[in-house]
Amino acid sequence: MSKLSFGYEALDRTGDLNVGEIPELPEDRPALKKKQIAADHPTWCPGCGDFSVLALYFRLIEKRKIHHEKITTVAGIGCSSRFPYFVQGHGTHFIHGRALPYATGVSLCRPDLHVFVFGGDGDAFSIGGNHFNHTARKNVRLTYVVMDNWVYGLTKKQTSPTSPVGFKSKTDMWGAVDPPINPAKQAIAAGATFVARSTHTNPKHIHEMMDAALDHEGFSFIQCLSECTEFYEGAFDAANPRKGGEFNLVPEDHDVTDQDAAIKLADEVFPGKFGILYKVDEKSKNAKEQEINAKFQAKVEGMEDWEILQQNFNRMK
Ligand SMILES: Cc1ncc(C[n+]2csc(CCOP(=O)(O)OP(=O)(O)O)c2C)c(N)n1
Ligand code: SF4
Ligand SMILES: [Mg+2]
Repeated sequence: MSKLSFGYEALDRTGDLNVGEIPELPEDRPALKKKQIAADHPTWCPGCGDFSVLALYFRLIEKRKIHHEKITTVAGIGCSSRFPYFVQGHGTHFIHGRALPYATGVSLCRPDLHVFVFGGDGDAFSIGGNHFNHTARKNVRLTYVVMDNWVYGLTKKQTSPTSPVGFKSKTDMWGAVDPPINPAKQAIAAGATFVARSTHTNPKHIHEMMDAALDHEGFSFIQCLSECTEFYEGAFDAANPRKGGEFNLVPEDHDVTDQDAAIKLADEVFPGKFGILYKVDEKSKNAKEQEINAKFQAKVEGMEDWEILQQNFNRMK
């Protein structure tokens, strides 16, 4: 029998699970190669922007030497949310709009992992809009990459919360009338501590953003424009220099800790600026809960689990 320990004191109480011997895995193993991480052939349409994001996730895993047992990929429902199927590692294709609360649980109980969550604009800002705001506010340590294609792709062209006014879809035959949300601005206002914008046509840039997000001790959000070639072709041409558009980086003199300046930058007319708009260091929910757990663990040191339970029951009498 071996002891399960993830370097997190609160979990030592699971120590006597009969899980068999867990071999010690050397930290200096060679980095995984793409063919060891790529699972099923992605079922996206040819030219879909989501391919780029997946390819850059593979590159991140390789470059940062994230080994199989540490890969954690969570998603909701949508074309973009199929992501975990295509990654050879631990992951969950969860309920539509509910990826963040699920990922929060994983992040809080496994501090040795960095949880990556992928999803679409409908998943993130419609049905999941509530969770988006609260996960940002709580500053849960995880990275959320939203592949924003300004449409519901999987369900074949409905208006999404980021569709621009005038967009014709199955739910707005005469053109959308509701003003879209601005995901980056919303994330900053909700309390996210890392907010970036990228686009599927610039692989180097996506990699830089994910790389920086991985090091962030809190909630990191990347809005990544990702074209739906099937239902919204050309949506992001204005941000693509190969299509006559402009890809402009966040100015070097922008103070990423200045919330007002970040909101102003996020609010620029499309295509605006790409890069890290906002980044501040604030204690994550994970760190705060670890402090509480450590205090409690110190109080009950030496006690059996049933004694702790009994103590709690006695308190309720
Ligand atoms: C509770 C629930 N409501 C609605 C649906 C139908 N549904 C599946 S995906 C989706 C929206 C997908 O759009 P988005 O999140 O933007 O992802 P994309 O396909 O564009 O990548 C909807 C409405 C569902 N699966 N579950
Ligand atoms: S429908 Fe759109 S979002 Fe879905 S796979 Fe096809 S191109 Fe990508
Ligand atoms: Mg979408």
